[in-house]
Amino acid sequence: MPHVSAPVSRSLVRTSPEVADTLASGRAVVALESTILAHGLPAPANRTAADDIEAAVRAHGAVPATVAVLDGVPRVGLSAAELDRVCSGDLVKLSARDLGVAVGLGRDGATTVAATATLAHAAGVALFATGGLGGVHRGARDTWDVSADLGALAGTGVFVVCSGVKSILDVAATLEVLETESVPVLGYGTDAFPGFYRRDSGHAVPWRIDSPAEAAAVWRAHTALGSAAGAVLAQPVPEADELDAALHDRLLAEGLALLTERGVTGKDVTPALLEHFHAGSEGASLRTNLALVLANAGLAAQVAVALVAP
Ligand code: PSU
Ligand code: MN
Repeated sequence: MPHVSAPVSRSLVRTSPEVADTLASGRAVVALESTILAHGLPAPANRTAADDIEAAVRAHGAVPATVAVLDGVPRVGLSAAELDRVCSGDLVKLSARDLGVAVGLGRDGATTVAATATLAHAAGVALFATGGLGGVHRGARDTWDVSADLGALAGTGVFVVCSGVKSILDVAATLEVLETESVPVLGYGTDAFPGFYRRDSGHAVPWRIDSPAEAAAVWRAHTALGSAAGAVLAQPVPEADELDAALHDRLLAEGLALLTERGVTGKDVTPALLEHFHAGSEGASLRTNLALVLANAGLAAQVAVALVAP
């Protein structure tokens, strides 16, 4: 399962002028994924979200680098017009295995956590913010549906700030795989692994940390000790934005039933479940989703700043 890749050729990845300058002068950059924009959030909220997430990174002193493949070129840092394209609704979802195909064929695509981690790392960006990680799906024993995000984190040195994983997944199995793959999981200000829409997935985190400085110290030591694996910094959604528990449980049961009914499989599973939550909660899940992504972008920026501090 580990996706231990040969280093991606840096010349293949195009960093925006601002991101390139920032990296060259040793200042803080935060990578952002684009699948969340193309397939995780409905239009037109996705386009506003793209700007708001980048602004949250800037508000904490770092430069945002949204990642996507456009015209067959992997890009780290997008212009406003490029963000328009990502949010247009036409981009396919690219996981790590799809990168070579999209580049080879000159296509466009939005990058998942796995693909974003690969490209961010190739560009020399360590911090990466998102909403939720992919993981082991319920019923994976039969379907073998385990997100490539986990294998990518096992073999790619990026520090991912997220709100855990959604309860659409088998959370316990996801945490087991992260343990097997030697990916450290840190709770930010919490002893509970967050469940995305809910602050507590019902599972504990092995480690708790309480400041960006601690996170930076852990990441420095993790890489200095020679680990090639990524790490997960899991921050719960702000209390005021948590999704109501009963609504959450109803949407989850309905969403899982819909998958079976419609025979949804493969890379369509995660977007179909997200879509059901947004459609079925009259905007409540969207508000939760936006709040947690903005908080994660801000925290990733603070950690990135702490990391480059002398
Ligand atoms: N989980 C979420 N929101 C998301 C995703 C996952 O709560 O938007 C997206 C991310 O881009 C993640 C991808 O990398 O789905 C995982 O897809 P799959 O399960 O097909 O690997
Ligand atoms: Mn899958």
